[in-house]
Amino acid sequence: MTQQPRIPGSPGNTGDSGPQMEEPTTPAGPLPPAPDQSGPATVSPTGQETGTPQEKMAQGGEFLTTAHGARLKDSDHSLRAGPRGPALLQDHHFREKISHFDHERIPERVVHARGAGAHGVFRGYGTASRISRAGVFAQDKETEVFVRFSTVVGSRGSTDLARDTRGFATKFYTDEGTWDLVGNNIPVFFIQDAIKFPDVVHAVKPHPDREIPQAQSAHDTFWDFVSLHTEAQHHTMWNMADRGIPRSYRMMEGFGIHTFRLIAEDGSTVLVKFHWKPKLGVHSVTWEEAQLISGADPDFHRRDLADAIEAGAFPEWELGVQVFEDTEDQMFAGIDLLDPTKIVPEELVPVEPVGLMTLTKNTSNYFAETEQVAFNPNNLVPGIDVTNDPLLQGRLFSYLDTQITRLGGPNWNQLPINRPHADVNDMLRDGMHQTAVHAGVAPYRPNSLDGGNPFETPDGDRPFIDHPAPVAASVKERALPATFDDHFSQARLFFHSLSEVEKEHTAQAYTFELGKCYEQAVRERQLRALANIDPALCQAVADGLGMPAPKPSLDVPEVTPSPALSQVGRTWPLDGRQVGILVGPKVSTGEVAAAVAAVDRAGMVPLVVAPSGGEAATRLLGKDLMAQRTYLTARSIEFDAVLVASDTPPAPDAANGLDSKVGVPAGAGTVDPRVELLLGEVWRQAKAIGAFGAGEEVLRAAGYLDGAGVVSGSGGDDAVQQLLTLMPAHRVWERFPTTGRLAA
Ligand code: HDE
Repeated sequence: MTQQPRIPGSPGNTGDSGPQMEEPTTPAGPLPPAPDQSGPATVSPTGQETGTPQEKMAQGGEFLTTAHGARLKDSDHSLRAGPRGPALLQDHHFREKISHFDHERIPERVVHARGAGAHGVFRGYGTASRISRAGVFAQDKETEVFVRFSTVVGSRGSTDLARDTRGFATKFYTDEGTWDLVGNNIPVFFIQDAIKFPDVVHAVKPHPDREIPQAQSAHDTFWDFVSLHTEAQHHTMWNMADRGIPRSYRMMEGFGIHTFRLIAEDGSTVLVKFHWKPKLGVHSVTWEEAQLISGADPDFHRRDLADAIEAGAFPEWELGVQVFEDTEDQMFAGIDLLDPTKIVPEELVPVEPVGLMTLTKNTSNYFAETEQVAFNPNNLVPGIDVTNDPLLQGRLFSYLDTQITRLGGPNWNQLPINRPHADVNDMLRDGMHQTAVHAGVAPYRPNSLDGGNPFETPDGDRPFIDHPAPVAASVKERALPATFDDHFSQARLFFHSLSEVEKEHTAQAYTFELGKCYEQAVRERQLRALANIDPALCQAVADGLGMPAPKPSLDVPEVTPSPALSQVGRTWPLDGRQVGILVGPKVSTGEVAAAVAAVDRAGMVPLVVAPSGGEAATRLLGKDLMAQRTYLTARSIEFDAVLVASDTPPAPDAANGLDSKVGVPAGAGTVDPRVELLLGEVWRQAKAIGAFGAGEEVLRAAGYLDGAGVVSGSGGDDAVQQLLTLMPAHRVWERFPTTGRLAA
C-alpha cells in the first residue's frame, strides 16, 4: 500500500484521528533511488563503470536482514536465556542494531546547525553569458540545484523563528563541476576579517557556563562583542529590523555578500555581487508572532517550505548580479567592494537578472540530504572566481576543513548529495569512508602505467582558470585598508531606508535585546554606537531602557536612503498564503464553499476552522466541505488572513476547549473565547480580517468590525475578493502604532 501524499490542511492535520493505515502484509520491492541519491561514482580511471545499479542502492531486497545480508526472523525480541533470563552476548542482531544506533549522530554544524533543504532547478537567462563563461548562465540551460536554508546561532533542534541571520546556501550541480553559492539573507556580515569568526561565534552562542540562552542574540556576550567591534553594527541593524524574523524561507532575499569576479569567454573580467530575489517578495513576521511560533510550531519555516512544495506552489527566486568594473582599486562610489560590511545600494547599481531558480522537490531523507550536504565556497566553476575580500579568503579554508570533522573524513564529496554531476577523475585515494573502488595502478601523473590517464585539460576544453589578477606590491602585515574604517554610515543608510513602522520595530528589538543584558557597561557601550548611527534611534532605545542617551562621538553623516531596503509600500503575489475560514453553528455551507473556492482560485490555501472536528464537523459542514482545524487546534500564526463566516457562540462544552473559559465570567461575551483570542492575535499581527453574514456580528462583538484592514462582504466569494485587496501589501501597516519620534 502506498502512502497518500499529505496535502497541507488535509484532515490529518487537525489532530483528530485520520484514516487508519493497514499494516502491509506482502513484502514490496525497494524503491529505486532518486537520481541524486544513487551511489557515488564508481568510475575507473579509464572511464569504466564498475558498480551495478543494485550495488549502488542504499537498500535492496524484500526482507529485513542484518547489515551483512542474512535474513532475519524476529527483530522485536532479544536473544535471552529463557523468557525471564539474562540477555546473551552472542545476540549479534541485538548488538549490531544497538551499536549502529549508538553511532547514528554526527556533530552538528558549529554554525547554521538548524536547516531545511529542497531540490530544484536553475535556468539561465543567457544575460550573464557576456560577462561569464560559466555554462550555468547560458540561455535556457537547466542545472539541478539543492538549497539549504538555516538559522545561524541555534542548535539543530532549536526554533525556526529566532531573531537571527538566515543561511541561503545553493549547490549548483553544473556540467562543469559543482558551484556552491553559500550566502545569507542579509547582504553584509558582522566582521571584516575571517580571523574574528571564532570570536563572534563564541560571543553569540549560549554562555559557556550554563549554556543559556539557546538560539538568541539577546545576551551580554553578543552585545559585548558587537559594541566593541563596531564593524558589526551594520549587520546587527539588519538583525534588529524585521529582516531578522522572516515570514518564510520562500520570502527571503539571498546575498553572496562578498564581491566575486566573473571571467568571460574572452578572458575579460568584471566584479559582481550576487542577489537572490524571491518572487513572493520579502516579508517578515511580527515579534509577537515569532515568539508564539517558537512555542506553538518551532518547525514553522521548515513546514512552510515543505508544504508549499508538496502543494505545487513551487518557490522561485531570480538570481541577479550587480556588475562593477574590475578596477585596480576595487572601489565604487567611495565604497570598498572588498569590505563585506558594505552594500552598494541598488539605486546606484541595479540588480540585473541572470536566471531563475525553482524549488520543485522535497527531500526524502533529511539526514542523507539536508544534514549531510556540505557546502564549500571553494566549489567554483570556470568563469566564476573569488576576490581578495579578507572574509571570503578565510572561508576558503574553513569549509573544507569543517567537513572533515563533521562528516568524518576527507571523502565527503562521495556522499550522494555532495557528488558532482560532472565526471570526476581526481587522483584522491583511500581515507576514511572511501566508497569508490578505484581501478588502475597509477593515481599520479604523468604516468605511463594507466595509459597516462588522467590528462590535464587543454585550454579549448574549458579548464578552471585561476585569473592572473595582479597582486599589489606590499609588505606582510596584519592590517585592513583605511577604506574599511567607516562602521556607522551604512548602518544609518539602512535605518533611514526603513518606513516609520519598520523603524519602530527596530527600536523595539534593540530595547528588548539590550533589556536582556545584565551588564550596564555593555548597554552603555551599545547606546554609544547607536548615537553614532542615529541619535533619534539611540534616544528611543535609551528611553526604553530607562538610561540617558549619550551624544554622538563622531559626525553623523548625511545619507541617501535606498528605498529597495524597505519591505513596505509594494504589493506581492499571494501563492501559498493561508486563509483561515471560521465557521460556527449557523453556517451557510454554500457561502463557505464559495469562499473556499475563491481562496483556492487566488492560489492560496483555505483552512476551514470549525468548533470541533470529526463527525461533529461533518454534521455542520456536510460531505463536501472539510474542517482542517478546530477552534482548539487553530492558532493565528498559520493564517495570513482570517475570514469569519458565521456565528461563533461562546464555547458550550468544556470538553471541547478545556480551559478556554478560565478567566471568562459566566455570561460574559457572545464570542467563543478561543475565537476571541485568535482574532486578537490576528489583529495585533496586522493581518487582513474579513466577515460575511453572521460573521459580522462576531467582529462587532469582539470590537474589530470598524478597524483598519477589516472588510465585510455580501457572501463568501465577495468577502474573499475584499481580502484580496488588502493581502498583497502583506500587512495592514497602519494598524501598527507609531510614536512619531522616528518619523524623520
Ligand atoms: Fe559560514 N560557515 N563562515 N558564512 N556559512 C559554515 O560550514 C565560516 C560566512 C554560511 O547550510 C560552516 O559546513 C567562516 C559568511 C552558510 O550547510 C563553517 C566565516 C556567510 C552556512 C563556516 C563564515 C556564511 C555556513 C559551519 C568567516 C554568508 C551553512 C558548517 C570568514 C556569505 C551552510 C559548515 C549549510 C556554514 C565558516 C562567514 C554563510 C564553520 C570561517 C560571510 C549559509 O565552515
